[in-house]
Amino acid sequence: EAATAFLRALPKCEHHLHIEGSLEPQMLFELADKHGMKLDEAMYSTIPALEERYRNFANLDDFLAYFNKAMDVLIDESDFAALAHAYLKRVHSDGLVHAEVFFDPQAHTGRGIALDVVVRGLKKGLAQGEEEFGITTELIMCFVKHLSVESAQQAVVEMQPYVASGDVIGLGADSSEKDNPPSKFASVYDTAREVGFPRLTMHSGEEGPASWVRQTVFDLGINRVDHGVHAADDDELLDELAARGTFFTLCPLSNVRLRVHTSVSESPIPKFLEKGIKFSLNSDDPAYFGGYVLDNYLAVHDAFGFDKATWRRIAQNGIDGSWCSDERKAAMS
Ligand code: ES4
Ligand code: ZN
Repeated sequence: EAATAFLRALPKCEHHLHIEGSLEPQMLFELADKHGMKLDEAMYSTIPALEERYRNFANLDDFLAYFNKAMDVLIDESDFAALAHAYLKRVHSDGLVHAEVFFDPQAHTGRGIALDVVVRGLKKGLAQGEEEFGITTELIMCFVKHLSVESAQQAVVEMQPYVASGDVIGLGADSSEKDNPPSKFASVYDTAREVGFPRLTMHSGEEGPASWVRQTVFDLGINRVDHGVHAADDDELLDELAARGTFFTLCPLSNVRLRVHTSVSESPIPKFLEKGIKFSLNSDDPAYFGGYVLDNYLAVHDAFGFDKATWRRIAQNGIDGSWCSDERKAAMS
């Protein structure tokens, strides 16, 4: 269809992609086999049954139980490299030109995988994909909100060599938002600034309220917000965030699968456009949420039917909001 071809050809950037969330059931079963691992029968029987379960998440925490279990099959460097490479291969056909990729180091080191195995593996897979497909990439570590502040502090400090080398450019925070207000983690971001992380972001306002997005931006001094859809409940906040140039990484299909919205048409995207808030459209955990980046663009187009000028503006805002050089931005446009 014409709309599909147009949206595929738009230069798209992805800023909200958990690489562990790109672990397709097929690769999950293959890696379990490779490592001679016995998967929990109650969770993992067949691929179709698993895909059906993924269509029925009750909320963020219900999803996280699967997300955090499946990654047990990622063990050696080649597993992480294969995962990253498979993601880039898949989104190349979607017309993706630049990817800023999240990973959860604590979720791997906590089960005995060396940090170097994780980072080396991911960098290897990304570099191979970059060369093959011309997609530029960056790595962003996320600390997980379901573990302690001390654990997050330790994870941030341990990343220091990879920040110094430029292998990891940013810090984010993900996982369970319930009972975990941004203010709880202010000290982790202070440490990240001391360690020298050039870029900071945070999952905020996915299930949590607008006031938590306000905390993220104004109290913690973070000017990129992952999800942040609940900021739309506070018009005054939206005006302040537009003036500040706060950038949102939106994930429309994720919000439907995790029951933040009942359909994509509930997304605040039109309101954000109206208010002049900059954002990108992203897949979050594409293996779990029924679509990669182009599927998210298509779902938004189905819901709102934006004209070509609006779509070009959305794509350009995604380029402008990327954490890459001005030279690279110019080449993407
Ligand atoms: C996540 Cl959708 C989402 N929200 C919070 N944390 C996450 N980790 C992976 N996907
Ligand atoms: Zn996310």
